[in-house]
Amino acid sequence: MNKMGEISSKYQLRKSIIKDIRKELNLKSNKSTKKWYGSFMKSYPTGQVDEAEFVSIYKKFFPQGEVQDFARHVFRAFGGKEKGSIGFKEFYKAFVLQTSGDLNEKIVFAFRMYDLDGDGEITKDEMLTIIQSIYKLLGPNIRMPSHLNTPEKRTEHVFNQMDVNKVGNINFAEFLAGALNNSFILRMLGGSLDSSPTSSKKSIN
Ligand SMILES: [Ca+2]
Ligand SMILES: [Ca+2]
Repeated sequence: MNKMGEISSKYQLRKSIIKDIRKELNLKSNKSTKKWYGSFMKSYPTGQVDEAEFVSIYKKFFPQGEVQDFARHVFRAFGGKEKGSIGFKEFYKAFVLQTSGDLNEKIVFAFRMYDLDGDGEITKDEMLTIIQSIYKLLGPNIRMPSHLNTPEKRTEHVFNQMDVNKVGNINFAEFLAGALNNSFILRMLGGSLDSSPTSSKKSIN
């Protein structure tokens, strides 16, 4: 391919990726997507990031928390574990979903994150693993009521609330209904993670 052809096919690719993302995430404007795409491709010219790269990007967004575990779960939920890397589209979705984005879509994504083995149900152990990573991410300076101040207590509380049919796991319908009724889960979906937790004295109930 000659130089002009290369440039124009790159341009076409970029255009179609951005169009896809806009459609999928229901974004009103292209502007920030274009900006993100530009700097992503500059830093990662292959168009892909592996787990270590993904984690290090996350660290820049949450400099004060312990983000490693949480970032790894996000990476997995976007299919990175299977393929070894994720492309710009998944990468961007991961960040957009954390800050804005449609609540239903966030819940679908969160379910994928909690369902570690991908069997369509969340066990208590799976939930505990994710909640542990969230507590690490939030850091020790978040005030919580004493009956919810450890990952174990929180998991017990959220799990029992969501497991309506009491068979010891949570299916998607239970998760969906439960998430909408649980302020902790909703907050985690609602963009509370987009600022560094120690910079403000937040409390989480
Ligand atoms: Ca599972
Ligand atoms: Ca259940």
